[in-house]
Amino acid sequence: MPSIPEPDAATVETGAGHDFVVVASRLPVDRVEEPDGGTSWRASPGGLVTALEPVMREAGGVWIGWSGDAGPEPGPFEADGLDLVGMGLSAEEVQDFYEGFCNATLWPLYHDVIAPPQFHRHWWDAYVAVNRRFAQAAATYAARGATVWIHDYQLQLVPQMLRQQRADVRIGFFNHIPFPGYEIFAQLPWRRQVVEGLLGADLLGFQRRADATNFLRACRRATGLTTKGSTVRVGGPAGPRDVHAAAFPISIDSAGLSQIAQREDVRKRTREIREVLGQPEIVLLGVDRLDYTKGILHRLKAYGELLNEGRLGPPQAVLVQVASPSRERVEAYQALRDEVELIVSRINGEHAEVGSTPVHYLHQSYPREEMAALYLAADVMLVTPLRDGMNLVAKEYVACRNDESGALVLSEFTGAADELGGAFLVNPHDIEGLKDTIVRAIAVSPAEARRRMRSMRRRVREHDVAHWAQTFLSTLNGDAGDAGPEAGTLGGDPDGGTSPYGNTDPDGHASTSPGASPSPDAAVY
Ligand code: GDG
Repeated sequence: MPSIPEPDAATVETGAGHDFVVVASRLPVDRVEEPDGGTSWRASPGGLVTALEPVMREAGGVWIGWSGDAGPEPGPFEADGLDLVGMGLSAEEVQDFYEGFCNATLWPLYHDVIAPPQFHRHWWDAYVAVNRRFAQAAATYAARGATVWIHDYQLQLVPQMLRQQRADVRIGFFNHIPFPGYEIFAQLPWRRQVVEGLLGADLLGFQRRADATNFLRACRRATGLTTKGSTVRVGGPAGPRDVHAAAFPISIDSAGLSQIAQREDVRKRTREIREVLGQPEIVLLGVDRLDYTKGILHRLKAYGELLNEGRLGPPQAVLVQVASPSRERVEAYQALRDEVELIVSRINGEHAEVGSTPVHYLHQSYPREEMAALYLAADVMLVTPLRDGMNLVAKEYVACRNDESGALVLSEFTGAADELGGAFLVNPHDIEGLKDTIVRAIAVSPAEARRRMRSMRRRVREHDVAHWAQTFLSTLNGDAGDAGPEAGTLGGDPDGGTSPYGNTDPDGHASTSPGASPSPDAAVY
């Protein structure tokens, strides 16, 4: 049985088209129904959009993605100066592909099985079908020799599917979430197909070096291919081909956000926020999508215990927790919301007094300016995910702190922890350690806070989203020179040195000759 069903016989017209194509599960806009029955499009929040929008505007090109609603395909249109192609998902595909395979299989599996992943063959079938449509669209809109940049775990089969139709295009893929260790990845019944799907790319980008390393090991274990340093050699109709896997840590539009944080209206809003909070000495802040990977419960538990022990409390300190609504139809997210709201009301019930509330819980989405005002209002930012590919919130906080004040408490299980040496690093599972670290961050001297913040600001300023995109694209197009992945970010296997072609995998799995493709995994449909 082929690992991924062959494409439809229909060949795709090439020729006219875009030289640069972004393929992502979501469009950078949401459809809004107007009162008069018409439709308009509004910029949508989210990590990927936040990261790519400035790059798209600068580079031009077309963005292919899903509008976010069940229904027919919107097709090509223009919004806010961007060329977009809206893909359609049926109501059944929203359930099986998006809520099912993407958010209830891959998301928990790739985040260290914090929640148990569910494996359903009909979800996989939907994943294959939707990936095939995205690949078809990319093949349609890419000009001859175009650069196609595919994003994230929802579209891991697109690189191979696209290559089968369009051998002329350069294909890059960036994984925004972690790539798990093989012991976890191996649970996936379709592990070989996923690895083979990704290997259709020329360049695979990951957030951390460890993610690239995990992927390279998955190549050896799931497909029997051999790796050398950060390179996998794959066979193909046109002869062997090298695929590179490396770390390209994503970032933010640092200068843009820093400017927003300097605006008088934003600073005024910051003063208002602190005032309505009762002018506490310390404002602690959490900003997350309401997702079980973000460690919101661990954070609340630590904060609640600090209040119980009298080490913190209103009116001296308050916690503002923004938990933006996310994946509300997926069961695990509904359960998380119930748990978070229970613990917030317990803490407030036990510790609030009239006019003074220890947790301000906001289950809402806000405009970017309000987010900047919140970041400015926060003396201590709490970013405590149990696992996170990067975490842009940590970088956004740093970018907003133009006066170099403030402290960042940051989970070591985020990609950002590799870069932000000035943060107070924590293991969020260690509640005692988390409590002590929060107290340390609150008590930090202004001089030490400034020293820490200055180093983090330098990093975020110099390594912004434009740098990320430029580095990835120039590496993809082979003109990176010295601007390739940073030293130490290539994905060679640290515990085996490199694994030269034909050698044995450090964990005992015999590698095979280049291009050979034994099938250690039986395909399961
Ligand atoms: C994935 C990976 C990786 C949140 N609420 C509001 C709002 N946001 C914005 C934040 C930030 C973004 O959403 C969230 O980004 P994160 O990086 O924290 O997390 P994910 O959404 O899980 O993103 C992650 C990222 O992709 C990029 O590669 O870092 O690891 O999981 O920008 O500010 N923005 C506005 N209102 C809100 O209410 N305007």
